[in-house]
Amino acid sequence: SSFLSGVHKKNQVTCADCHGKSLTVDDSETALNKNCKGCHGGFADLAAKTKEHINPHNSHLGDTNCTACHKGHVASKAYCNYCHSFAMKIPAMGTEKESTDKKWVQESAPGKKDLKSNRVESTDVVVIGAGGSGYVASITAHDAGAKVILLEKMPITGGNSMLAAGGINAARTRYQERLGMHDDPAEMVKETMKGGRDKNDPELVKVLAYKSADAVDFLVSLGADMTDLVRSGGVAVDRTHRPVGGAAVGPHLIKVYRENAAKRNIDVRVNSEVVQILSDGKGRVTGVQVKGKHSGVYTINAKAVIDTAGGFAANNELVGSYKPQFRETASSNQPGATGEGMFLAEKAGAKLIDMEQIQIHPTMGGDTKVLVSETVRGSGAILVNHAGKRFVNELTTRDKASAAILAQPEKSAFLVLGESTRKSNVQIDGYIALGLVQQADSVAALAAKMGVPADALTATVAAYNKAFEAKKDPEFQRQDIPRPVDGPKYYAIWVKPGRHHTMGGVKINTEAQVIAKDGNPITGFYAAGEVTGGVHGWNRLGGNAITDTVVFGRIAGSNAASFIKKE
Ligand code: MEZ
Repeated sequence: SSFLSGVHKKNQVTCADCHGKSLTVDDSETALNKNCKGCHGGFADLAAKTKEHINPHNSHLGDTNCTACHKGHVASKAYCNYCHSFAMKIPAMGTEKESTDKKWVQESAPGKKDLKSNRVESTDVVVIGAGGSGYVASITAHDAGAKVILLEKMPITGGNSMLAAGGINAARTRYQERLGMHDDPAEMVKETMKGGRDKNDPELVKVLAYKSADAVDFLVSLGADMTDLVRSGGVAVDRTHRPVGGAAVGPHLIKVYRENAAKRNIDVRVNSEVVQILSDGKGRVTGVQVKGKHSGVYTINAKAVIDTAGGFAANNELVGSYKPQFRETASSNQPGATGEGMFLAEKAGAKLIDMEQIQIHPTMGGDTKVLVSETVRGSGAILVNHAGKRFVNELTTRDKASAAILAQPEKSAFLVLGESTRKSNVQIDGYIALGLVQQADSVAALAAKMGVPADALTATVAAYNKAFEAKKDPEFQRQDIPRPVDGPKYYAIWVKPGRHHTMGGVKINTEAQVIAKDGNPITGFYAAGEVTGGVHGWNRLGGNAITDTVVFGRIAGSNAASFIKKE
């Protein structure tokens, strides 16, 4: 066979060398991955050997499961190919069809009909979804004394948080104060409500804002770096915190979360899809039923359940059912963002709200699934249309910026930036590596590459640079002009709006308790992050998603742990 099992056999590797003496594989796949790394080396060793393309062993997905790409008994698949189309050569790759198959979940688990549990386990708290909120809730509940199982249906952890490019919004932090910036949680409340078109739950927004500085301190206590500040759309101060040099926040945080979960021996299981949230029929949840790729269907009895299963912006059908016009737009989300966590909660009695509120991010890279971060505009880029002219305040809210791009005849635009902006934001080098960026030695030469009129683009850049000097943008009233569009090199990225965030979901209260259709909290049931609705209203501000995951993840974890102690 060409599959890895065959290749291994040919090289006299025995089944037990990979699977251990018992030949069992659990859904954490820890032992299996340990054995892969034992023979082949860790990610750093492998990265040194696999440089022929964008390096899969040194990517923004971090130190993931080997088995996410390398499969023993079926054709291997490049996980990266869900979003990218790298000509990735991996051992026992299989056909192109197999390698680009979008159905990553549950390849060998039994069909949905067979839902009889083959065994029962017990724990204090079970957490559904190992993205940012899932990790934060698990770490918090564990540190408050609870025994936690964290379940992830995908072959790797990280969720959409793993892809977060921007940062975490937080008001009145020590980092802002260190730079002499004045910020106020009350302003964060006002701007979040205004950005959400006043459809947010104001009590949830107050919690978000007033606990945001603590959230940053919590991340730093786990080992994260949140020292760099940038401006996001719809905000009047630099409130978005991220790692030094403007590095993407998500991969950094997920690395920190993975390390902290491992240090605590938290039981993290991948390829483990929750198929039912169990309840006692009297208004309290009692656990979950899980379908494990290797372990089949089983039950976990839990004193508390935390739903952190994320949103559904990767689900074409579901998005299309709420907003037919968005069905065919690209999504910036990870492939597992398909919304099951909301409907599992609804079946367990939860109320769903604002489901039709789907955010379109203004700047996805051309025809790709790569999000070009809002921080590129925050760092100094301008938006220019195919006539070479600015047409919107680049730092307006996402709904308005997306609408302005979609109002252009081509329904697309360009980000244009200079050398100082590129240098300030390390993510731009990543877009260059991905082939998304045009470069030239003059604005006129850049215009030629973009296919826009050179005189118009030259005039646009000159006018913008004048606005930078005057610190005033008479044309579009952009409030923050941190850098000019300067040489020696000039850059352009073709961008189109794409689906990014689903604002609706499970209704919660300020204690992160899930609210039932009758308006009462469901006993023992908590939720946090994109699976919930109400925090962001009808339009989320850039940088508020990570705040949501940390603030409400902590509340859910801590309240679930206190609840089980009272039981
Ligand atoms: O919060 C976000 O979604 C965000 C900041 C995204 C981005 O453009 O980087």
